[in-house]
Amino acid sequence: MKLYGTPISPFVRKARVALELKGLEYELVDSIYPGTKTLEYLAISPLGKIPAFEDGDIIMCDSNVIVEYLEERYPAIPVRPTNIADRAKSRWLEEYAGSMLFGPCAAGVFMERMTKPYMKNEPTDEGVVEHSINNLIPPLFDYIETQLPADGFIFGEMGIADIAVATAIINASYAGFEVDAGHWPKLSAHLGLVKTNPVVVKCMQSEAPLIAALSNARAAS
Ligand SMILES: N[C@@H](CCC(=O)N[C@@H](CS)C(=O)NCC(=O)O)C(=O)O
Repeated sequence: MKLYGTPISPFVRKARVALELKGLEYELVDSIYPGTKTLEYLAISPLGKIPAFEDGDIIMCDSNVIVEYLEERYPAIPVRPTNIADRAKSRWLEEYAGSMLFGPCAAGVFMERMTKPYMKNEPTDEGVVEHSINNLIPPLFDYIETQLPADGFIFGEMGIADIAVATAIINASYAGFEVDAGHWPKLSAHLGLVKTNPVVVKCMQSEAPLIAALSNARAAS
């Protein structure tokens, strides 16, 4: 199996955590980003986005599609709860987090502060960052706070909903952002818990060299 994309992408991290939780062997092909608009890669991922995934002859893209495929093809260790109602809630949280948190947390904070100076050699626009932190993120976190348990993982043990909620916030935290535990105590505790999961620790450790390079570029800009 091959997973295409840089490990610091929130969506690649989510797909990767699914593979790791399931105990599946895969190769991470991380040289593809930012060169995702080549004809070769567009044949795998028509929108030129990461992640994409190959399992033998089967090729697909989009972290949600990849997770669905893995759940169906490799059900021995599921990453969603067994209860049907909980599985629906898991899918909703995955959808909400994937479509709502990427913009303000990953693009508005992480990319603005970290990848823009490194990849585009342009300075950060702190106005964009402040707008994300002060205006865009709070209502999203307010909602997620209502969906989280008082403690522990969302459905008792670490699953795909947990990393879906946490993954874009992990990117923002690389750029100095912290979840205000006073405002969102459950979200803050949940993020801390997800970051201690061994699979997430392994993924984040492999992200560290690239994050260090981005941090150095940011300091130099
Ligand atoms: N819905 C997609 C979103 C993937 C996505 O937006 N990936 C970003 C990187 S984190 C990307 O490839 N951006 C490049 C582009 O949009 O051209 C998924 O869940 O995989």
